[in-house]
Amino acid sequence: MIVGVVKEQKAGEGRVGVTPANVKKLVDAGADVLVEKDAGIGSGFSNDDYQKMNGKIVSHAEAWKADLIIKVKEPDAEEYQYFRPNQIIWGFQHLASAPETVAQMIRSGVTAIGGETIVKDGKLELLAPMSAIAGRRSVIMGTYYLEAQHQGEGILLCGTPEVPAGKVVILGGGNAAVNAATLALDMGCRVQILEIKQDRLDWLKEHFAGRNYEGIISNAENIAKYIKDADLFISTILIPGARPPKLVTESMVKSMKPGSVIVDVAIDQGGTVATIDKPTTIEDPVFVKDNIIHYAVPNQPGAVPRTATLALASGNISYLLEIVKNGLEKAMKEDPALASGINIYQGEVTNKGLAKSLNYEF
Ligand code: PYR
Repeated sequence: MIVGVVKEQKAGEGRVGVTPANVKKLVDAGADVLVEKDAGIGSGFSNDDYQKMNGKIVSHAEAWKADLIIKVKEPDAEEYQYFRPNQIIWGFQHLASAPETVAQMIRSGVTAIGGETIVKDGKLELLAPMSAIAGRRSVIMGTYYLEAQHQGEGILLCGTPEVPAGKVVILGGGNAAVNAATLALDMGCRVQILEIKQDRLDWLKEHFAGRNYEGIISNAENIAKYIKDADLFISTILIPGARPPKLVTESMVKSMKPGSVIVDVAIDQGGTVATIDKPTTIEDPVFVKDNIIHYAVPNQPGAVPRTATLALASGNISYLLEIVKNGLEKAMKEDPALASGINIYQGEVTNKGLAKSLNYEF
């Protein structure tokens, strides 16, 4: 099998899907590995590092000729021209918010595997390390944008020995939320998590016992009530494969304190905040609306590529090796976790959430 490791096109995205060490594993498993020139530079891996592991450095177009394309994020519009039948495209795809990409994938008969829908032992195995980074970084970005020179409230979120720390309100109680809450609590903040499932609230209560934490059942009334006092509001809602509803209305946003900050971690799949209609970028990450700073970067881990590439490469390699060794058809029959990552199979939508979000037959 020919494997192509392509350089990410998204502004500011420094991650790469395969490290030099993993190129060696793929080559040892029988693959020919083509690495686009400079694909690893943002993560600290030189072309030479890949060559030493028997990766062949090629152009962008050459890398896209491979049977298995390994990316970090969904393909860019410029890359549609390279799609061809039975090609496998691996990455965090978030296709529910990319209808044109889906149309092009169907038209060309490609197979798209989305790391974000891979479920192993009930957990989103490949998403988890990325949501841990995004959750933690949301608190860091919130801290930064709350400063006065960014039109923020002018507060130091972590407070001082004399002045209390700020309040962080988090919508959704999954992995990103736990990571955001942990850092915010360590910084001395008051943290409130709005979560829809009572059993998860019970788990969170136990997990954060003894800390400055409160869990609240999530509904429209409670979101409206708690968002008002937030200095930093972080939305983390993710529905695997699908677009989430806009749970945070414009009037809720308008009720927030001027200069407070909203971070939508799950904007890559459409997000939950009515005042954010499209993602921002790592290079140009915020906009101000209704006096509130909106941070809507869809690929936060891409801003810390040295950490994030190592984290994602430790998770994706076992699946990539299964595909290289057995071929996709056999590999997905033998491994239900790999099968759960298939969003489009040879041009047909196979993920229920995606089909529902974009009105495709399932
Ligand atoms: C990201 O890390 O950018 C994802 O989409 C999960």
